[in-house]
Amino acid sequence: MEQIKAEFIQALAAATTLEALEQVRVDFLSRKGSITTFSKSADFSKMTPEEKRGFGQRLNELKNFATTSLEEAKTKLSASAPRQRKIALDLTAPGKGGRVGALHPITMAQLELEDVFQGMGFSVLYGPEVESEYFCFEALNIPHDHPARDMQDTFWLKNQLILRTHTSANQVRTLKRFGAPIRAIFPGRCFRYESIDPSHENTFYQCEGLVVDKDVSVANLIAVMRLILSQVFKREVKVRLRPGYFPFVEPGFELDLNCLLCGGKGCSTCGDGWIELIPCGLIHPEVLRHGGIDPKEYSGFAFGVGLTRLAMMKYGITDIRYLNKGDLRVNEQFATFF
Ligand code: FA5
Repeated sequence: MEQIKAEFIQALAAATTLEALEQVRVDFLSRKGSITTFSKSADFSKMTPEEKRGFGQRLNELKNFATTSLEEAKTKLSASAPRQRKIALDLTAPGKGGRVGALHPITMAQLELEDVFQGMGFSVLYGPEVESEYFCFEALNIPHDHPARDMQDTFWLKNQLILRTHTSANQVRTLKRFGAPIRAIFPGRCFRYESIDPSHENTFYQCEGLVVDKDVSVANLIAVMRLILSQVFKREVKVRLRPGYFPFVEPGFELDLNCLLCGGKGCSTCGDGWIELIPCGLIHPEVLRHGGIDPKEYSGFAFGVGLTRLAMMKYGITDIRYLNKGDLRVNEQFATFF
């Protein structure tokens, strides 16, 4: 019996988990455990009544000792388990640190443009991305069968509305709502069914501008374009103005920027050294009429800054596809610019 007790004490000392304690209980106290087996193996026929009593007493003492010791060990382990978990949470360990967010380069360019234009007394307005065919095309002098529709292939929704192909869709909306005189810009996202390359995306941003007042001329338009470019790029940039055709302006121009990525030598982004950046012109009288403005009394100019391309030029981004990727490694690089 002393031998079994010694073995039990040794097994108990080695058990450091609740599972191990349960195993000790099974090994010693269960029906097939060594204490029970030992008690069954005793030959009572050869014992005197006194010896039987002594054996039974010592056996009970051993069982009680084993049961109590196991209970105590279990209580101790259960009490220390939560403490162990607490130790695993080390409040002094250095934190993992959150990632600091940053504005997208297009947003930065947009906010900067808004700032410059607001400084010149322009209102900043936003129009819907899902547009009617009327505001996107017809009100801009592009009827259903006009060849200019081919220049801007779009996405049609099932309800006959479209995803706007240009922010010019806001021109007549705004004239109808606010009348003249007006000075406003409308930055926003546009969509075209387009082949994608380093300077063309199917989803991109423009910033439309509209000025309607008395005696507005091309000279005013050019002065505003010059001012914007100098404020946005904060250095001399080379531009060229050439005739451009848009049914909603007359005369119409293309204002191209000498590519800032290659210095005008020609690269995969610009092709020939120039990048189409701000088409513009004097608002066509028919568009003014659609907006409820009398073209004999008022004139105006409009322009459509290619905002995504402006961001590319400003921040040295060589491929437009980086901008819609949502790749934080790209976006994070511009966090300090703003
Ligand atoms: C227009 O969208 C006219 N609404 C601009 C306008 C406004 C003309 C007011 C006259 C008066 P265009 O299709 O060229 O024009 O686009 C204008 C600018 O948006 C381009 O110069 C270019 O910088 C940018 N752009 C056009 N298509 C894409 C494209 N797929 N991906 C990225 N930028 C584009």
